[in-house]
Amino acid sequence: MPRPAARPRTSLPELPSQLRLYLVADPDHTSGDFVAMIEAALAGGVTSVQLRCKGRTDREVMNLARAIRAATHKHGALFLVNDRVDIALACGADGVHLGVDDLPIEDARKLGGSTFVVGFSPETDEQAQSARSRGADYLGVGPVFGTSTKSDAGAAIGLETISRRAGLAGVPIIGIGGITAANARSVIDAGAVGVAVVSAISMHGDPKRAAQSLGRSIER
Ligand code: TZP
Ligand code: MG
Repeated sequence: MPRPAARPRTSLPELPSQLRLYLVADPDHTSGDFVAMIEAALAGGVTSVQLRCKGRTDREVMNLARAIRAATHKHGALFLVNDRVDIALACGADGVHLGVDDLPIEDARKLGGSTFVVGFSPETDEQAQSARSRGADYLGVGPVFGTSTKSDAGAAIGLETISRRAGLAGVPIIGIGGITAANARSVIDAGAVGVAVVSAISMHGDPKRAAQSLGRSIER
């Protein structure tokens, strides 16, 4: 079957700045109230939120997605749903984030249309290179550093792989995995437009301050 042509990336000129400080919000890796944590992170300057919610009922995920859609609208932040194009579309999210075992990029693009943001996590250089022509808008690349948040994340790929995949991709990339305020700037310097974090914000006692500190670090 022929693949749909890649749409022009100029239709998303603001995407790199929206990806600058990206919270992957996972209720299983959050201390305290989940939606309150996200609200605080947004108040602290988070520019994108991805809902990553495994092992819950569809109804539970949908209720969380609706709450996060409202919060991200209030703060002008991008909202993406991990894995689930159906839930992303139903709650009015801006897009979806897919891995190599999820719905193929081409199908998400077909379902979401040209304005739907499709993010993708490549596991190889080849996947990073082909993602743009398949219809991806940005890539999440990692784990940059060691992380205990995702059990199957694999070994750290390091900053050199960030640089190489940023060069190959032709779309903005964000780094993920083990990123803190202490090392975030190095990920940007390596070629990423932004950083994605779970625990540095959601397991921090003060998510607003954690987001502010990450923000200062990447603007340094
Ligand atoms: N994908 C690659 S590493 C990772 C995901 C979802 C987890 C990142 O979590 P943390 O706590 O920011 O290291
Ligand atoms: Mg996935």
